[in-house]
Amino acid sequence: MFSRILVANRGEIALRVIRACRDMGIEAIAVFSRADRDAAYLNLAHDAICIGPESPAQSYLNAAAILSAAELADVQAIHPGYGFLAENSKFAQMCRDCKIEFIGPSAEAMAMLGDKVQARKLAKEAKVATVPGSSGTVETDDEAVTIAAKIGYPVMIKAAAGGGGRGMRPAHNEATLRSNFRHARAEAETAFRDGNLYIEKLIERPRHVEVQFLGDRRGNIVHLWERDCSLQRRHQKLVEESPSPHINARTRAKLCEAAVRLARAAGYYSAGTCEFLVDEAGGFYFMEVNARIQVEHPVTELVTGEDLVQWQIRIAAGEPIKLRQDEIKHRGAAIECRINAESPEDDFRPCPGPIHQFIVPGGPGVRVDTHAYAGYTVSPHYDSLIAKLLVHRPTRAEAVHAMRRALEEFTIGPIKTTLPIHRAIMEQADFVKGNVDTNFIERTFVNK
Ligand code: MV4
Repeated sequence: MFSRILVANRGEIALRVIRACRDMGIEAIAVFSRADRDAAYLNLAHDAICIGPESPAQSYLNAAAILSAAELADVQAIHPGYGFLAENSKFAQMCRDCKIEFIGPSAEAMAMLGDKVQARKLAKEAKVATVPGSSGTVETDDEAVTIAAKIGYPVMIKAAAGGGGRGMRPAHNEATLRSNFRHARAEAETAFRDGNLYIEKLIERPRHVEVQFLGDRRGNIVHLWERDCSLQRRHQKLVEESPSPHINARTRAKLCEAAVRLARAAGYYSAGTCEFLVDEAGGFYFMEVNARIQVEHPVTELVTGEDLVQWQIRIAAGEPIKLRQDEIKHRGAAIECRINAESPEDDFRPCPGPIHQFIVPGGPGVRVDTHAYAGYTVSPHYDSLIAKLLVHRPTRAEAVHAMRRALEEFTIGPIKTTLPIHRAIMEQADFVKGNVDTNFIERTFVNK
């Protein structure tokens, strides 16, 4: 096992990884930008190294600065957290070249899954259902029109280098397909320096259900059930839960088995997530693989009792997954609310600034993952997540009740947060019934 790990991230996930290291008797070395120099979690690390100024490009995205810190601290491994360098296959390769373990999947698996056209091909080979559409990249708008005529309108134009909803455009007829195709190509070239596009049939009012899996370096793969992340706004998740309230036991088993087949076909190791869209008839389709630990991973930790970050570290150190699939139980219901420093009544405008009041909820079945505290200042340079509030109860109804109580207790001021919209969501009849699709937020809260 490693004796020293560099944590190449900030905020709540840096703290989450530092905690896993402390639980495992591993020294955690933190890195920080000048904007984060006063962050209290740095005191929980064995040591902390400044890697640059405020801007992410010069600090948390600066591979050379992070690898220099890793060499200086003489670590055996780097945990990238999520975002920043977490899904950068070149960074994983640079770690390998420096003889430092990257705590995540192989550079090869990451590069392949990062190309959504290749991932789609892999899914088909693994007999995982994909949305009807192009077999590879689509070169011209004429070709796009031919494919759309075959699968039928409406369609969705997607960027091969996209993901997480970036670079997507719907088209409901030939004219908009032609113009959106050209726009999408230009956009993808600018955003990703890769203009490759593909086409799928548009799935209307989909639900987002994802399956957590773990693979080790000996080819063992297990799943840890699903999370429902349908409650999003502009591709930012607000609420996640497990089990999914939408799917029956049969669909659930098929979804989880499909994720394992795909991970196996990719030669995947470490923690990963296979994302599916579920349509109104209960059909499901592969979307993409997230080759990292995700923000919402604690939902799965609560229902399975497994520590996913510790598993990532053990797997990177070469340990096998000793769990058999039938030993991974799903207990009760868990819900997570992402508390962001944003103003929901002002189009979710980011609201950085000093926190003076920070009263954290607790009690049975409540977990709060946060790096914030009274006296902490939310920086304008990074994402606005300040806390993840989770509850775990025997049933979904009890979990909703526990979340209402916890949200009432949670007091953050004077900065604006998403706490009020979470309180409103927990009172919404459709949410309480588990009747939520990806348009719920716009339909229920925007322009009302
Ligand atoms: C789609 C879709 C409809 N049809 N693909 C957004 C995230 C990315 N992983 C896939 N996404 C979508 N892909 C087809 N063929 C609709 C979405 C989508 C969405 C998916 C999940 C959760 C929220 C969403 C919000 C808007 C669009």
